[in-house]
Amino acid sequence: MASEHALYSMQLSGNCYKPRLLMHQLGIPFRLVDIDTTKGETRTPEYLALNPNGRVPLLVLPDGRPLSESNAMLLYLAEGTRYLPADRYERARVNQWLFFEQYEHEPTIAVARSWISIYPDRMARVTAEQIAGWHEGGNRALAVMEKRLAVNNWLAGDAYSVADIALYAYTHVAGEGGFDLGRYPGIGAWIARVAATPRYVPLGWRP
Ligand SMILES: N[C@@H](CCC(=O)N[C@@H](CS)C(=O)NCC(=O)O)C(=O)O
Repeated sequence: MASEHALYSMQLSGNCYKPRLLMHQLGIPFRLVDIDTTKGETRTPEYLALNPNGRVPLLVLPDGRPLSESNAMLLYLAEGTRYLPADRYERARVNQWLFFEQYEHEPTIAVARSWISIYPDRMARVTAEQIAGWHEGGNRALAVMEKRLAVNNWLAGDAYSVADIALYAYTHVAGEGGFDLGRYPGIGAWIARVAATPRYVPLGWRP
């Protein structure tokens, strides 16, 4: 049996960065398994047996049990730590931001970044209407965050939590998707606060 966690991950992915950042901040040692999604490495029978959805990140626990969905990993890893409140309502407020991230934020901001900066060769297949739609939806999500962060230091409650990690992952690189973060001073100050948290590591960091 392995003695540490294994994270199947793609280095440029914000979703994969979320558990990398949290595990480092918590001092959890882990092995990184680089996955190249462009080479079909998430579609092999072995990979699909661990994650039937065929996506990264995938976390394999030291006892071999798999866990997919980046925000589920954040909740699992943060259980019992200062990054996830024990109080029922405070915890629900963290979840509120995690669900918001997956439904309102990631599908527009991460997708725009991916097409515009990560795989620019695919841009020929994208219409101007699609790009405008990502920018409209992404700016709407950023405006919701700005409303909160203009008057609060953190997204949920009064402390840094996995809600901040989940939203930070793609927000701090939103410029790569054509978003102008200069329009959101509250978000800009929060990005600097997240980057100043103990044991913070940037997106490109590897264990
Ligand atoms: N909801 C999932 C999204 C995961 C996801 O979209 N992963 C992308 C990389 S960011 C991926 O695996 N793309 C390659 C593929 O679909 O084959 C999560 O939060 O973990």
